[in-house]
Order: sequence, then C-alpha cells, then structure tokens
Amino acid sequence: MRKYEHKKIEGKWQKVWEKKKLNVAQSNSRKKKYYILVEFPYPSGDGLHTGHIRSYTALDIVARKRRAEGYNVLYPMGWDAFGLPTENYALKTGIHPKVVTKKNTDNFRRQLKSIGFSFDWSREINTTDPAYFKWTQWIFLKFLEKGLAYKAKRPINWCLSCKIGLADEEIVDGKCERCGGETEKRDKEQWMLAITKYADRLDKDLDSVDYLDKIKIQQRNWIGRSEGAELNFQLTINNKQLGEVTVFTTRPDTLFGATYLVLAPEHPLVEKLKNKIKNKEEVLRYVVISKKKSEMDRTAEGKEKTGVELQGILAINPASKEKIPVYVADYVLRAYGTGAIMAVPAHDKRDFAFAEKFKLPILEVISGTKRDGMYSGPGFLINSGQWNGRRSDEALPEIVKAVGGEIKTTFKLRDWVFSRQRYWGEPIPVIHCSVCGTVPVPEKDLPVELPNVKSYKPSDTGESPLTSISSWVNVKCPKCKGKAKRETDTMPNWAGSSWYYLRYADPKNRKMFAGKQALKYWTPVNWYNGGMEHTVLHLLYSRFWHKFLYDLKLVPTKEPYAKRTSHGLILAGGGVKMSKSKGNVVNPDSIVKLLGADTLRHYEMFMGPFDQSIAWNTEAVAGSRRFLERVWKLYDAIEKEKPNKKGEVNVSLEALFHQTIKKVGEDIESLKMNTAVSSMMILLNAFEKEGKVSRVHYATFLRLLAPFAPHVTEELWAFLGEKSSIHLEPWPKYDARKLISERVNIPVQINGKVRATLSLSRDLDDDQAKGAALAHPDIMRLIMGKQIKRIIYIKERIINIVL
Ligand code: ANZ
Ligand code: ZN
Repeated sequence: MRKYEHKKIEGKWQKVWEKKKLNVAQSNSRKKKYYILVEFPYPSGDGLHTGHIRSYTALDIVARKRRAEGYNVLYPMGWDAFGLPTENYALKTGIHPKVVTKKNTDNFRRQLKSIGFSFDWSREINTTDPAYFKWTQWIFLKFLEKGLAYKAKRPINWCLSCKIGLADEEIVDGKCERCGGETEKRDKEQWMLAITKYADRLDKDLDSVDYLDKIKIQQRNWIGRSEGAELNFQLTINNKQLGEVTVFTTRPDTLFGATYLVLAPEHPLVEKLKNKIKNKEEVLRYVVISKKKSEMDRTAEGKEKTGVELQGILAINPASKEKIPVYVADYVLRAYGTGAIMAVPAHDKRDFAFAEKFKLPILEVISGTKRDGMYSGPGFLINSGQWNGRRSDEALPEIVKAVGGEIKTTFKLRDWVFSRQRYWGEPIPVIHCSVCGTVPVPEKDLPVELPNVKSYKPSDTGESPLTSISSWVNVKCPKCKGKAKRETDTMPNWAGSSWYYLRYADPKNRKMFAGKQALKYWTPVNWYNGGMEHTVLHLLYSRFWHKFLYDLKLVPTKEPYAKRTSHGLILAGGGVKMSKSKGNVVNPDSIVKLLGADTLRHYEMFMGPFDQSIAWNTEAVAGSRRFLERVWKLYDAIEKEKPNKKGEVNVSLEALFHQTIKKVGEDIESLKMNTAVSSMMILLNAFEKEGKVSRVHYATFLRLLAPFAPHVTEELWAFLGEKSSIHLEPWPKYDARKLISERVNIPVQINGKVRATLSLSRDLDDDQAKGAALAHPDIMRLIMGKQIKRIIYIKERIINIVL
C-alpha cells in the first residue's frame, strides 16, 4: 500500500463533498432536525486561531454523528464582522473597513475549508452585509416602537484612547477591555435597551434550558436577583420634616439595628438638600471625588471605607423611632436598589467596617451573631420591640408591613448602553427632526447603509466620524419633509450576534429576518457551544432579543438555545496566552500543510479535557500524525478470508471492540473527545497486537474515527471498495451482550506515583497491559519526550513505569 500523503487526500475529498453537497442542510425536510451552533468568529487580520479549531472540531464531530444518526443537521458558519480592530486598521491605513473585512473573511473561509469542517456554506452570513443588518436595524425599530429603546444621559465609561463609550462589561479592572487604557466617566446621551424589563424571565427561564451549571451560575450572578423590601425613612432638620428616603434591603428583619443611613454620592437628594447641609463644601467635594472612581474600586471587599456625614440632617428609624445620622459614602451605588441603604453594622460586613471607622453605634438585633463574623441566616430577634424572641424570617413580612414598606425584588442587571460613537457599526436607524422629534426610518428605507468616507477618525468631542459627513447626515424628515438629521451613533458589536442564529434558518429571506416556517422547523438551536467569556454578554443579550421577538410572536420558542456548553482556551507552550507580541502563536495553516488537517483535528481533540485550558504541545501533534499513519498501515493487515465460525474469534478483542463503539459514542455526547480518542488508540493497539484485523472491525473503526479525521477515513473507506461516502454511513451500533469480558481496574504508576487507572480485561498479557498503559492520555502526556527505563506489570495488580 502506498504512503499516507495528506496533501493528496484532503483537498481532493473536500472538493468531492462540496460537489455532492454532503453538508447542506435540507430546507423542507420531513426528517428530524438537529441544529448545532458555534460562535461565529470575528474575522480579524490575524486569521484563524487554534482555539477556534478546537470548538469547531468538537461540534463538527457532534454534527457528523447526528447526520450518521439520520438527522437533518444544520451546522452553519458566518462572520461577526463589525468591530473595532477593523475600524482601527482603517484609521491607520485608510483602507475601507469593507475592503479589509472582505479580505479577512476570504482568508478565514479558506482556512476553515482547509480543515474540513462540515459547515453548510450555502448559509454563510455576514453581520456587515446590508442585506443582513437591514434586519438588525429592523429589530431595533421594534424595540423603539415598544418603548424598549430609549435615549438617556448616562455617565458612561469613556476610554480616553479608543474615544469610545464602553459598557460596564467592557471594562476590566478599571481599564478598557480593548486597549487596556485609562477610562473615565462622562455624561452622554446614549441609546439604551431596556434589558432590565426582562431580568425576571432571563433569570427564571434558565430553569428550562440545559446549560452547564457554571454557565447558569454566571448568568444568575450577573442578573443578580435579590428579594427584599423597600422601606421609607423620614428625614428631619431641627425637628422639621424634610421628606422621605427609600432604601432597599434584603434584611428588613434587621430594621431595629439600622443605626445610620447612607446615600450614594450621586443620589438626587444630596443635590436637593445641599443648601441645608452644614458641611456642604465637604460633602460636595466628596461627591466629585467619588464620581471619578470606578464601581469596582468603590465596592472592592476589604477596601478602606470612606464617607461624609450630612451634618444637620437626621433620619428616623421607622421601627425604633430613633433619630439616626445620614452619610454619603461611595460603597453605596446609585444604580442598585434605590441608591440608599439603611446600615446595620451588627449584621452587615461593609456597614460594620464603616461604623467602626466613624464610631457609630452597633446594635445587635439577631441573637447568635458574632460582632465581627457575618450572620446571614435567620435567628431570633432581640432589641426589636414587640418582635423580641420571634424567629427573624417569620417576623420579616410583619415588620415590613408594620412600617408601611413594600416587599420588592431587585436586580443587579442594568439597561444596556446600546450606542457607540464609531463608524464601523450598524447605523441606528432614526432621524432627528426639530418639529417631529425622533422619527424612525420607515421600513421601506432600510437598511440605512454606511456612507463612503475618507476618514474614520472619531472626534475628540466624542461624536461619531459620521457626524462630519453632511451629505449623509442631512436628510428630509420622513414625517414632515422638513430639514432633519440622521442619528450618527452606531450599534455596539453585540448587536449583529444577538439574532444571527435565526438568520441561518433562512439566510436569503428578503421579506423577513427569517420566515415563520423555517423558524418553526429549525429553532431552537439544539446545541450551542462557545466561550465562557461570552456567558454574561452575548448569551444574555441574545436571550433577551429572542424573548422580545417571542413576545411579538415572531419566533416560536421562549429560549433560543436548548443547550449550551463551553470550551477551554488553547494556550501557548508554557501555559501563557498566545499573542503576536510574544511570537508564540501557532498558525493552523502551517500544521495543515505539514501534517494535515486530520492530524490537527485529532490532536486538538486529544490534547486534554474539552472544557479546560490546555497548552499547545508540538511533540504531541506529531503523536497524532503517527496514530493516523498506524491506522493507514493497518489496512494491510485486513484479513483476506473470512474467519472460521468457531475458535478464531478473540473474545476479549471482540469485547474491546464493542466497548469502544459504546465509549466513543457516549464520549462524543458529553464532549469528552480526549477519552474518545484514547479509547480508539487502545483498540488500535489491540488490532496491531493481533497482527490482523477483520474487514468488519476495520470498517467500523474507520466509521468511529471519521468524525475526528474525515479525510483519511474517507480515503481508506474508498480503498475498501466502498462507492459512497463514509460520512453517509449510519453510526455504528454496539452489541450489549458482547460488552463484558472480565475486567479489573489497574492503577498505573510513574516512578511510584499513581497517575491513572486502567480498566483492563483479565486475560490481557504482559505486553497488552503495558501498551494500554502507555496509550492512556494522562500517561502519554507525562512521559512525552522522556526516556522510559522499564515497565513492570504485576498481573491484575499494578503497572509501574520507571523513568
Ligand atoms: C440592611 C442589611 C442588613 C443588608 C444585613 C444586608 C445585610 P444583595 O444581596 O447583593 O442584593 N444595599 C442595598 N442597596 C445598595 C446599594 N445601592 N449599594 C450598596 N449596597 C446596597 O445586597 C442587598 C443589600 O446590600 C441590602 O440589604 C443593603 O444592605 C445593601 F444584615 O440592608 B442590606
Ligand atoms: Zn419632522
């Protein structure tokens, strides 16, 4: 048999598959559907990252298995192509973002095709295509129509070097997520989307979906549902009433212990009362300083508490009727709850630290509480008037009622700052008329396209570069036909990805973002995989858009994604981030060229547990190549004649064979691709040990391997004389009766330390047991590149490898 030459194989089969439309999803099919989605990439100038390949390969394997199980599979790909790097590149070079985007997507597409992913390329989409963003704009207008898009002056985070407004989520450790530069707060009119209106459902409906627990937890934390109450405190000055402050508390049961009140520095009452405060100057100075600090700085745990008393003003505790002092302090945030708190230093850590510093009274109201430790559960009330001796959780609603408060649920989630003052985004489709106000662009005039410009420079005043293009800005008002101006803000780059999975269902539709029929058939997405970094942004945003469209009866399901998993990152050797500046980026092109796409895919699946971050290991890539070469060579060992009926069947090999079918199938379902690969390695070892392989075993083995290494298996399949594609074959079934041969668990040690446990059949001989130990992924990784001195196998007891 000739040599394994990936170059002759891979391109050839890719063309055949494309011609035969093997991966095209059927539009009007009676078959059961299965929709698999991976996060579409931002087509950066750097090309495809090895990390993209990891998640795309894993879900490609699932897609191929589903097709083999008889499903009509949709596994689409497209481009999330609006974004800052492209605009910044245009700024530097003067090349239009459209041109840059075209070049980059062409490169990405070429790369993805070279790896043999089974994407349905006939459904490719691009968020920067006017035929696409017409619908992004259309959905925005629906938000506007329903009152969920509104303009508000917001202290937004402003990056001084990008000159762009950033959402809270785009600030990492007080710095701009994109450039790492300084940020400050600035007041600016912004378009907002009222995601908070959906906070409750975004939280509750997580119960109905199959997301990894850690994903649900992150979403829930971000939404931050909090059950509590709003209570009113009277303010007084010289015994005269000044009005009320409403506080939000999760612990109204501790009301008697509220020994002072705190307002956020930005609380409107501070401004309103300023002329009544004795130490006005000091208070206002404090307010100015606080506004400069990031939220993170203000609330960081263990940070020294600061604040200033509003001298002359007192509040009345509505339960105890005690007069208590009022402070401004930056640990209270304006945007959460009501922006004011009752401080209970005996039972709240932050209040305790503050009270210690400012020598404020600390009054215990729940027994069993240590003064410094935090008592968070219920207990028995003390110092609480008529409720003394009662269980605090039972008394809670009574206390709220007695003081005229209101049980209330609050969320940490904020409305979404939806505008950017940049060029390369979807123009927000409204027109400002001095007579009619804000007028939506009529549907027939969508999409509002971007004008061609020479300069993409944002202005120092923070306005979009679009502001200076008068021919584009100055338009007629759609209502009164008078002079009017276009909105120059564009949408954030989260817009296009908030609904892209719907477009794949019906990507060429010109009348609607997707037709009802297509949506009914394809949604929800059955399985969506993406990065953990998108859990609280993209995932939440798209769930919000989906629910909104559901309310308009434009999509048939409440949730967009039935299942969500996520992958770990691929790091450079040594466990550091791959980055251009460090020169440690692995270029997939060179691996495809040198060793083949199948090797790359196989290695990325074998490298380690899918959900963990793993460092790239060049030697291990070569190991994957060797594995495929051994599969290739095994073809020569296929038995020419049929085995005799009796006597010749190797029972333990037969059991291993069926176990492998079972294991590979199950591992794929739980994305344990590394152990699926290692079980195929064990089976290959066993075949080699046997010195021969039956045609049935070999063909089945190829079918198991086909989703992982689609090209080489297709070639070998053709060698077997098969006429149609291996990828059209049904998924192999195992025979449950043949699964069992007697097995024992055997620990594998390296230099005396247990590193893995193997489940081996009792009748394996010395060499087979050692071979299985060496093929175990954990062991392989540990002995990689090291000299093995000897291997000791104590039958059915232990294997020890000495290095
Ligand atoms: C009194 C109290 C007593 C509180 C106690 C807690 C424990 P979560 O659970 O995160 O929702 N709080 C309310 N609004 C705030 C704001 N704008 N900035 C900072 N803190 C604020 O937290 C709710 C609790 O955080 C509220 O309940 C309030 O303190 C504080 F033993 O009221 B608590
Ligand atoms: Zn008008």
